[in-house]
Amino acid sequence: MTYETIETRVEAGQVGIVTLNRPKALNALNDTLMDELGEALKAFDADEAIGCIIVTGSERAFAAGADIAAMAKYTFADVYKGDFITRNWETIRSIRKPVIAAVSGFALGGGCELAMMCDVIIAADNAKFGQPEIKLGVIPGAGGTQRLPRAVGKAKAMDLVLTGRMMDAAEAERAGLVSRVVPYEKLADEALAAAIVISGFSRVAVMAAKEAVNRAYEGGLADGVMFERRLFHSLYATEDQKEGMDAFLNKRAAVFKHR
Ligand code: CO8
Repeated sequence: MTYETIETRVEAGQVGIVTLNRPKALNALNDTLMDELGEALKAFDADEAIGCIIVTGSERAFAAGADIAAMAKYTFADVYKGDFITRNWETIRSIRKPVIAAVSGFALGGGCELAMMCDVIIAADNAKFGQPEIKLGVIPGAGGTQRLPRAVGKAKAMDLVLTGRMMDAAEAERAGLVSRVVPYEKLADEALAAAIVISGFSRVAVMAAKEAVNRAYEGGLADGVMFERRLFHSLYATEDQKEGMDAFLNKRAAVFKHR
């Protein structure tokens, strides 16, 4: 299968690898990429030979977030009617085989949310995580306000979501967001080795283990994510969303009206 914005391959006959590949936009997550990612994940999930899946990006960026150029123009009616962002963003949660995020460089906004939807995050030492949506006049919209506090606790989550600052790999490991940190040169090998270990176990037990851990982790999450999505949509009714995204695209400082 040939894709436009991702690459897929199989390693060791049992590990499916998806590489996000929009280098000029730092792997910004547009509709095409999310559709292709969803398709690739579903194909690996259905493939009997595959025991574990890895999602990764480039050295510079896992993903710098949702595509601001694509979403800047939306109105409240657009995002609410289309239920932006359900389109394929929820697919990763429906995958029953374990998914490892191998993160190098920027994992920001939707990129950080995508990593958090995976089961294990292995980070390179150059990884940077953050939820900078506040700088654009919006808030995280793909689960960030719900999954980040569960992963790192309220104090750090509030700090990141309210200031929009980035956290490096060492801080992310201390905070409990990532499972392991390795030098960038070792990232691919480390993720592959973990995936091969997982693939070697009973597929049924692995699926059950994943399901059980998620049960503990996701209690009450659905309501939280829906609540967050509606708030995210409602911010498209503000001038500050237009200003924040226009300022980013025109490389100028944002001047928010509601301050
Ligand atoms: N969307 C679109 N284009 C982007 C994005 C993005 N998120 N991030 C970077 N790019 C583009 C830049 O516009 C630039 O393009 P060009 O070369 O044509 O000018 C190119 O990638 C390289 O970026 P920079 O020149 O800015 O590179 P720097 O090294 O100077 O900075 C940063 C790297 C810090 C990552 C910077 O690009 C940045 O701040 N990016 C935006 C990060 C951000 O705000 N992410 C959150 C987006 S909002 C979001 O994810 C909401 C999720 C909601 C739910 C999901 C909905 C689908």
